[in-house]
Amino acid sequence: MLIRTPQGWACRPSEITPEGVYLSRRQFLGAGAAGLLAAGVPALAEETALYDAPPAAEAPAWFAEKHPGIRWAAVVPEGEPVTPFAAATRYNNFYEFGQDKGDPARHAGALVTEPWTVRIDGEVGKPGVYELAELVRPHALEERIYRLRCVEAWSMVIPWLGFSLGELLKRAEPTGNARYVAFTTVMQPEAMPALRSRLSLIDWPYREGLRIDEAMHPLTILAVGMYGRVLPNQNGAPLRLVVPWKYGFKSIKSIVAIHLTEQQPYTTWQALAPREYGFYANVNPEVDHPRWSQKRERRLPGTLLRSNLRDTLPFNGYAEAVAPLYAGMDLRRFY
Ligand SMILES: Nc1nc2c(c(=O)[nH]1)N[C@H]1C(S)=C(S)[C@@H](COP(=O)(O)O)O[C@H]1N2
Ligand SMILES: [Mo]
Repeated sequence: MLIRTPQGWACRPSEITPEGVYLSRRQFLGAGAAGLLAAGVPALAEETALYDAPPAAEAPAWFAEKHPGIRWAAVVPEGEPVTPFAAATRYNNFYEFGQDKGDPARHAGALVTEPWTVRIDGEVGKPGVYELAELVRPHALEERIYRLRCVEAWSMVIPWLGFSLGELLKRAEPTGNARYVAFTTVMQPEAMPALRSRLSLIDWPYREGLRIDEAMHPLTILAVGMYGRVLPNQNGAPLRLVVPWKYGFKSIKSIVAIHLTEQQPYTTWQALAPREYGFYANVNPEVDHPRWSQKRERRLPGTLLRSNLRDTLPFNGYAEAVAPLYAGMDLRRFY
């Protein structure tokens, strides 16, 4: 983002998931998850093994309870292996913990994620403050394998565990004035070095927003896990947004407040550099960032010899599902 152009992603051989892991994953999807579950495949162990991801040390009870109920709704993006867990959890943007891609993995262990409450208010009939387990309980957790495309021109493929944001918003009963949804990240200065720094350019807390129809869209989820386990702190524990057709910065982490509003909300990156980061931030290879092209992306992890460049797709490959939301809009103006 602001900060500097990304360096080559150096990857140790041990971080590359063996091909067999991808194969078994594909076979698993091919066989049909329902059948396998019915056949009594031990859900947690199997799913975790498929991704080469370590089980969460201390998954909260509510998560463990929900986990066996997962519907394997995902489709692996064609020909695209899931990113190794090690890459997805050691190369992160979470500026509260620092600007280096390794800072979140280094420092986010200090984040306190239990207890956790989320406030839902503004233009809703039923505002409230929910304890996390209470917030998630009515929803079926689902796996979604989505591309994540960062505005810095790298991307990953991540298996999220989450539920529909739209379903949650419906429970709060949006009023006729609810035109946008604003999200806010937690502030824990004890754990987050950038919140204690006088040099930080960001006006904390980190904030993001969506138009109400984007928020209600079935592709938009709130994630509580990834790779068959609870979210690692550096990826936005315990609750983060995932909007797969938008640049990664829209997918706000560690959410504590959801506010429905009539006015387009303040968002962190738009406030910092409005010419570079728009409110919409739809992935668009035709609209360059003022300082670099958005036509291509590096699929992580690459190696020094193999940078893994590929074409960026309009709406990150989800155009069929979401382009109608923007019919008639000038996407160069509303970038
Ligand atoms: N609170 C908060 N959320 C955030 C960020 C951040 O700095 N703070 N970075 C964003 C950016 S720029 C990206 S690309 C994604 C990265 O998500 P990941 O680390 O899980 O891959 O998180 C987004 N959510
Ligand atoms: Mo990003």
